[in-house]
Amino acid sequence: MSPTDLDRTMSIPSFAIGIAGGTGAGKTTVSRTVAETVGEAVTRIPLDNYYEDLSHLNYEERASVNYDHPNAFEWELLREQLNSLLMGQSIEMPQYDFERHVRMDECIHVEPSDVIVLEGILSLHDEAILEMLDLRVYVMTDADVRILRRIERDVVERDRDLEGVIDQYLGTVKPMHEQFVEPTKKNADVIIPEGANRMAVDLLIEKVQAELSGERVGPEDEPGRDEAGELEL
Ligand code: UZR
Ligand code: MG
Repeated sequence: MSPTDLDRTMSIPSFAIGIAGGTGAGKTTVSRTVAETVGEAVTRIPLDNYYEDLSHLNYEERASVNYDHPNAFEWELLREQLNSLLMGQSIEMPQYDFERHVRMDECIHVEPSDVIVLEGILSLHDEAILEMLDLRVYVMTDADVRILRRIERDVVERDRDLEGVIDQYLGTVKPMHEQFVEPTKKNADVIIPEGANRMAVDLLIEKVQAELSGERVGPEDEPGRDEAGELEL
């Protein structure tokens, strides 16, 4: 390998994908499927981990925060950490405890990888984040399906009571979805109908795999292309 080849390999930027959509749309399922199929080249960054640290508030105050509003997230930290990963630097990713509504004490050490998947309701909301993303995906699932999944998750997995989940849904989740989440659909390159749409997920995986194998070949190395990467006719 010549020094120029080495430089190019080391400066290869990661391929960043954003996966947005309403609560219960299937964002996590889509990104997990991509990550599990493609393997360790993919790192998942859940937007939920970037909820503001509200440990200075008491539990009641924390429980009444509007977690579906963009202000609930620490965008600056996310921008900084996403940028670091794209620059090939590792990060200490925060973690979030949904039962206590607080940031956990321990961070996760995340090494840079070839593919980064940012996943969360407002992944396609912030201008600076949008610019860092190479592929923007919106998972579009009917609201009735989403609320049923949300009830199942919050009541069964997060030990919340049904009444609280319904109140939260009608009070903040639904209005904030309509005001902030749904409009980000226009920022998407691709819209996936239903998270579990196998064909769409397969196409996404194919795209990721194509990016991965493409990385090792510069445009000038491809047969039939000249120096500028233009097709030779
Ligand atoms: P997904 N959320 C909580 O329920 N509790 C918290 O402490 C922090 C967030 C919810 C948040 C949002 N809203 O709808 C959801 N509320 O997590 C986003 N209310 O996560 O995309 O996995 O559904
Ligand atoms: Mg999720």
